[in-house]
Amino acid sequence: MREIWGIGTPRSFRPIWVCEELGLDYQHHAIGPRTGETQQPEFTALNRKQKIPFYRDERVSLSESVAICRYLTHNFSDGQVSVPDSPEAFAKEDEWCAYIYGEIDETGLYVMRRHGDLGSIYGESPEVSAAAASYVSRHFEVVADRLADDNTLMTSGFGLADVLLMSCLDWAIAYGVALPPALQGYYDCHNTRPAYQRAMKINYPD
Ligand SMILES: N[C@@H](CCC(=O)N[C@@H](CS)C(=O)NCC(=O)O)C(=O)O
Repeated sequence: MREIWGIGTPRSFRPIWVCEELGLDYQHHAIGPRTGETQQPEFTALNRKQKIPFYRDERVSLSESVAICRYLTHNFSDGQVSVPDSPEAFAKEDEWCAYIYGEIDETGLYVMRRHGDLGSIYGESPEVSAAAASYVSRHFEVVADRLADDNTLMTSGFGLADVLLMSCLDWAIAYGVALPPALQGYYDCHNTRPAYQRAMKINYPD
């Protein structure tokens, strides 16, 4: 039995998309952020961090969207997504994942969320939000350079790093951050994937 907790955020979208992409069965517990559901004792016993997404199967329990997606792609891909096949390729994939998660998600988009949507909790700050948006744009240019002549981050094909990037592009679009042309082309290419579209409907039912 494979179970995923979480709905409604770019982070919860990632493991849902990966399961859909890999054709894996899973039970989805549609608990949302800021609903109090992550604070319930039953969920806290599963994930002390009280955060979504959370994942469990008979072998492992995992929080952290990147760790969950890496576990799924690296263990259950049967060719549907590209998986690194050498220490150098693992390192290259890690490099992209750390960059996208560290700079674009946490330092950029999530800072915009904290001081925009979640301003009542973390402090409203249009200045901080605007600075974070331009930080995201700066790093989008770096990624766009990589994607100028290629449609996947890894030369071996679509994989974990692309799932992370696409989820950040969805998020950036929702927040009104413009995509450079190469990134817009990349986005338009991968958002037609049937698994992506199924995952969008599951994660954002409204
Ligand atoms: N680093 C974590 C971040 C998880 C996270 O911050 N989740 C938020 C929603 S995006 C959450 O669960 N917040 C607490 C709550 O909603 O109660 C990951 O990538 O999975």
